[in-house]
Amino acid sequence: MSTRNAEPRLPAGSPRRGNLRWAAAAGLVAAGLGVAAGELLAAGVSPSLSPVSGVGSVVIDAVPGPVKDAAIALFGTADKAALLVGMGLVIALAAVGAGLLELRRPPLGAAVLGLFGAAGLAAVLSRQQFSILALLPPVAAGAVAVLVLRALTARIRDLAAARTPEDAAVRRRTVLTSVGGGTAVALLGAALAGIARGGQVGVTALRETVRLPMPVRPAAAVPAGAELAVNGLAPLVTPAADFYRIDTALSVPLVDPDQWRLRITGMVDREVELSYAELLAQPLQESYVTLTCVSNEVGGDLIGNARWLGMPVRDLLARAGVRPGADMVLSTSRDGWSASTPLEALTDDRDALLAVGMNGEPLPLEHGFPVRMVVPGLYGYVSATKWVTELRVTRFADETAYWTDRGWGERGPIKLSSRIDVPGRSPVTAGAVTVAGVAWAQHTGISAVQVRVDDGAWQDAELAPGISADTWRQYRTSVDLAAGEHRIAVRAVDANGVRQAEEKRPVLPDGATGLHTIRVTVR
Ligand SMILES: Nc1nc2c(c(=O)[nH]1)N[C@H]1C(S)=C(S)[C@@H](COP(=O)(O)O)O[C@H]1N2
Ligand SMILES: [Mo]
Repeated sequence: MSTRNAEPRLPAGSPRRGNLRWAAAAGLVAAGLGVAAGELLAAGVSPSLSPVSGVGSVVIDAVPGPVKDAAIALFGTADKAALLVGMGLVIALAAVGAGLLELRRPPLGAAVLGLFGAAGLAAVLSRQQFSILALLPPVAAGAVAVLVLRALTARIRDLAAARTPEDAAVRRRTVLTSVGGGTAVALLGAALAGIARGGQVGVTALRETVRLPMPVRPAAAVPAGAELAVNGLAPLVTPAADFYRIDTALSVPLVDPDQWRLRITGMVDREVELSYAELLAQPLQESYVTLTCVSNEVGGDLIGNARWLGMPVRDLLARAGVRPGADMVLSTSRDGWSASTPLEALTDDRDALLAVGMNGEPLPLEHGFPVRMVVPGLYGYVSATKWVTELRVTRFADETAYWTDRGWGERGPIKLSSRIDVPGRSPVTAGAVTVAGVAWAQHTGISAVQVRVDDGAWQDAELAPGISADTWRQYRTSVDLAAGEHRIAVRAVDANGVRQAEEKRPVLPDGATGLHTIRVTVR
């Protein structure tokens, strides 16, 4: 039987079309196996930096601030998941292209996958957590992808060379089992990598063994009445699980507390190095501090209040001996992120902390385990470095930090602001309606909160006692509302008598201003 005679008996339409489909699948399987191999290997040899997390971090650092803000606004804390899905789609598209290209113009398709491996390598090389071992996963990922694609494509090409229908069937079965088997292995590998992503499991276990010492100076007691019993009002102390999370880390940096060291460097009389055990052995103190993100829109929820346990940063700086002329401390995290904090905010009486505990527990991994900074009165981007590893005493004139390099203000004092939590979105019944929320002016304090309905007069709300000037305060009042649509606005006055700015300003470059105003439907 001649080849020509055999051809029409090949099932399922044109073999060429079928081959293209196989080639696309081969590309996907090759890329999938490559990614799975890279992530799996990374879980073993380089848990804090894998090819995927490296590329993702480069993307995060590269996108302009406004795009980043839009992504946070759009996806909230799912912004990282959205990025991963996006990366997956890009890789899948390129993989399909590589499969088709490899069938038609070998070895161009393999070269495309090789380039992806090289991109992973470049990304890993550019990261602060870079280590020699971190080079292996992207190399392995690229190599696996290239070899698998070459092997699968060779089999797909073999399809065309079948001389008899029986031969064609055997060859098709070979392609089917290789592609199917490859898919299964890729899925299994991805699942295992996910599980072993598992340095995380290890550090979680280490975190559970930590026993925090009692504070030498406990936090000020929460005054009676500070927590108003209003449904829907943010709790006075935010549980860690509900605390907002903002950082540029695609995968949470995994820091073994026994390996952790903090170095105090720069304009100091002597460099100081501190281990976690040494830090826990210092006299620690506890205080409530309300943390706020500069990206918090008026009325937003990128704010939370917690009880932090730690060592005053000023004690450490004193030990190192700050040289004259310094005016800034550049704190750097394990993943290379940095913040520039005015030296004064770390040495004055505000009790800036090198924190190890949050609400009585060791810091959660995503909030900076094992050690982070907490500085009352300053936005997080200039002060709240998580997974902190170095404090360099320096000068604003000499060095800049992650977000200040990207157009955000050099100093980041938190702006006086307030938020309405209640009523929420659902319609309310006409009559007396409770309005409640929170107001903050960290390190200055709040003296009054006022509420206004439509264009009426401002009326004082009941202001609950505060824990300290560094924490937010709850307020509540009751307004009379007739059926229809109404606007309710809130404004706060700080302890110096300064009234909250009404002018609407965006979060960039140093925090939003304007009054939180809600619309209520009354029935
Ligand atoms: N290492 C590191 N620390 C960081 C950041 C970061 O991106 N990386 N973001 C900062 C910002 S912008 C804020 S608002 C706070 C948020 O702290 P939280 O996630 O514990 O709420 O962390 C700060 N510390
Ligand atoms: Mo932030």
